[in-house]
Amino acid sequence: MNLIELFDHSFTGRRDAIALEFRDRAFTFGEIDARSNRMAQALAACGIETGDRLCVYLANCVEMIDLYLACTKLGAIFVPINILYREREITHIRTDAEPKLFVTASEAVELARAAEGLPAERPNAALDASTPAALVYTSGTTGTSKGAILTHGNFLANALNVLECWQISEADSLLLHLPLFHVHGLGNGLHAWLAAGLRMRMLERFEHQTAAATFLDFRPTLFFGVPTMYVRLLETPPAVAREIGGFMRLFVSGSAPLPAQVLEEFEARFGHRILERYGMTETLMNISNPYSGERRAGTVGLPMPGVDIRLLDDQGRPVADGQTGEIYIRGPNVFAGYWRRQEATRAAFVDGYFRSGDLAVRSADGYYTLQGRRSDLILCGGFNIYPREIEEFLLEQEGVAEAVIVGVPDPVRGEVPVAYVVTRLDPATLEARCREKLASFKVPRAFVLLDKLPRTALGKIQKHLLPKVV
Ligand code: MCA
Ligand code: AMP
Repeated sequence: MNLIELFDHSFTGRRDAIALEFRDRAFTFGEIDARSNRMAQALAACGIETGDRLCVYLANCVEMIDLYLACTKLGAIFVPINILYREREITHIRTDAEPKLFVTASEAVELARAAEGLPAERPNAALDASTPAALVYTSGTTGTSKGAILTHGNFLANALNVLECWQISEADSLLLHLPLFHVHGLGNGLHAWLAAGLRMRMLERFEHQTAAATFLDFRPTLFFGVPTMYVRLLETPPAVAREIGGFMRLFVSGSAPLPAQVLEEFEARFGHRILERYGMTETLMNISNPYSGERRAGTVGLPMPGVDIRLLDDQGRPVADGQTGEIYIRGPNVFAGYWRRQEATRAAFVDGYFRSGDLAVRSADGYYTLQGRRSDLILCGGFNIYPREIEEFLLEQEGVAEAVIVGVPDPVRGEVPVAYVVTRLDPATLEARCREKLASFKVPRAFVLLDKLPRTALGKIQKHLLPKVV
């Protein structure tokens, strides 16, 4: 089975129903199907064939959806790139993925124009569950950005699970502010939309100043968000929040920890208990609080159907309930490996289970609580930051002798990076250089200059001895 067979229930079965609202335009499922057929013809005319990669560097837009669906129909591999990435980060992905085509806003306009005159005929590609659909770059547990190969079968298993577990149907309407370049927006948002045949309003991005007004205007029943979005929504005036709560059916949170206090405050204000779940780029969704059962604050709930979870200690032995272990995952949702990195792929699997790098405990009744990660990953607004990447960049600057990055708690974004640097440069210069070369969320919130970094006798940096910044 492939994704198009799943989407045909909407493309064909709900041909005339409104599928998508974007800016002031609306599209039926039939139009979404036809647009992506034409886009597939335009890509084929550029020489794109099954297995070719197409890098896409776009903010959410209809053309991005056309391109994704065109790739799935052609059996080509969609490679989304975070729109906040700068040249250095983009070059790494471009070199690694070796795309036949690299699409930015200007190429998207040209391709859409070329597609206009082409027949809306679906390409005839041989697709099955093992056909790669997307290559999504993630830093995994090591810090080098690797492409996770996600197949038609992975997305399909995830979409069906999400529909089943969260009781999503064509009666829902989804408000999607999440970026399509991450699997939260792509794997859950876009796929749930097309699998269920529901109406979706997509926005270019989440803007907290206008978020409540957008809810009131569209009156959705379903919302997927990262914790930062929920923290922002707490600013909604009580009467407006109650009105939104009146037409909403389900709020889902993931990508970073949702503080229990935010869950409680949100419930008091909106009258809805947020459903928290746990996923990863390499595995899509793994563990979720139940829809109709107890949504337990601070936990991510129970394994999703067909997702086999093991909790193991450092020696690879199962841990008892109540003990911390590392999460290992097996199931049809788990990716096919890292793009052209056999060694990294081999290292990522143990006995057929994917090693997540996330630590958790399981309660006696089966609920999982995440307890951080084995690596130093910083989660800022749901975006991943690997300290090493910023440290390496700082160390490349002439005049920087030592640098270390740590994540510090932030009430809105969860965590933000702070730099401790031994250097003759001033903080403003360091910040300007980071801003020029790194995605904005990776730019350290503060640069603390030190004479030397605290180290152990063996030279390891003692992060806990660094002076605190507020
Ligand atoms: C943030 N910024 C953006 C965008 N998002 N710029 C352009 N397009 C965007 N989509 C920039 C802003 O320009 C600003 O930069 C900074 O980020 C903060 O913006 P602000 O308006 O203050 O935003 P906020 O209220 O703090 O909210 C940030 C956000 C964003 C909208 C929540 O962090 C976001 O979209 N997060 C979602 C990430 C995501 O989808 N993660 C899933 C990956 P400056 O600082 O220069 O002013 S994890 C995953 O996929 C797994 C499977 C999972 O489990 O889900
Ligand atoms: P990514 O590598 O971008 O796919 O991010 C996946 C990581 O986000 C996971 O390995 C977790 O560390 C984190 N994550 C996802 N969902 C949650 C959650 N509900 N609570 C805490 N962390 C989460």
